[in-house]
Amino acid sequence: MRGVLVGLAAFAVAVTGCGRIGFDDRTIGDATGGAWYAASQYRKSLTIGAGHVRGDLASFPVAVIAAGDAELVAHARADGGDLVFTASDGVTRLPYEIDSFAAGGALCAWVKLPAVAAAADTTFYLYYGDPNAMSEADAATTWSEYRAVWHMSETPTVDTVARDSTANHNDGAFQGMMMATDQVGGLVHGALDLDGVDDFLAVPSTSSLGFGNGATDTALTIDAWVLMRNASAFKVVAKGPAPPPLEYYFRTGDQTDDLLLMRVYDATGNYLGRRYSVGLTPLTDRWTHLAATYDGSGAAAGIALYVNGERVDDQDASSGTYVAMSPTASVLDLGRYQSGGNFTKGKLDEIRIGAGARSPAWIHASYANVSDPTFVAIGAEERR
Ligand SMILES: [Ca+2]
Repeated sequence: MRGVLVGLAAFAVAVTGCGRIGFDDRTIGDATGGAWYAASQYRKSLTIGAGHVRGDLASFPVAVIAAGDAELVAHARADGGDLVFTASDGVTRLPYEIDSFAAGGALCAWVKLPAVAAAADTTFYLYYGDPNAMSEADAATTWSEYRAVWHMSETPTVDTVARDSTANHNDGAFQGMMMATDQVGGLVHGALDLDGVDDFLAVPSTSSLGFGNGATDTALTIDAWVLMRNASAFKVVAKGPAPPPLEYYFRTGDQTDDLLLMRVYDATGNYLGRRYSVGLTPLTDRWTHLAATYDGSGAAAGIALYVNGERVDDQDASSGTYVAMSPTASVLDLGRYQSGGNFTKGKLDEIRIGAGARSPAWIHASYANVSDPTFVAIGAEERR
């Protein structure tokens, strides 16, 4: 597949929403035989080259992002209801979510791959071209390892909430009189642009976003694509009231600085934290991937922070004799920490909270998948 990767580069399209990866549409070949999915008339192979992945991954949700594609326009249904993803055998359907399929063939989809190998290429398929297909998209199964996934594709005043794609329905209500114009082009389809004055999203209290019972913690991972207009006190996620005790937050700024920080709190206000002592201001106004993991061990060493796929935390930021997080019955905020005037200025896209502390290889792959147009190589169209 290396040859295809090189060839694709010449077809790359500038970033606009879904439009990053150029399809290689120079060759329309007939299938060479083998298994074929249902009544679909066309397919394209999708390949993650081994060189893109630092360690084996299980149940990895990969973004398939394609620019306008004439073959999809010509042969897939306009509503995208016949788009189906399968494993390398060509027939085993994989769980997938279509975030968007726009006129002109721009596609943003998420596919849960059972395994991505570090030592060998991972191949799967996109099928289309079945006029009678019933959509088999299944967001809940695609994101079953997650507690919440916000694609930020919704429009304030038009849609009622920023929808969570998991089965938990942890939808975020728009706050601060957000306007339709706050729905903007993101890195993966749409994003939300917060004004730094009063905009944020409020997710109702739920046990699905809690990771402690007062005695012990369970592990979690938070990751997000952000475009910071102000890297000081840029809130990604905060659960719990202010002042503490709260449950956890992931943000820049102990107060108003630009240092990345994750903390987990117990019921009496003791906390564990890790911080990155180099300010993020140089990353202002560019899309940046931020991630935090906590292994549930009750020790600060169990927290790790990542910027653009690389681990960066270099200081403990803890206080007191921490026990464990306790449920607070508080909302979870995206883009705000619950103290006055503490609002995020910039864009939020693809925020996810999951159970379990993901590996460094997983975090890096999550970053590379979206930032590197060659991460998923899209093959030529094959005809049944
Ligand atoms: Ca998005």
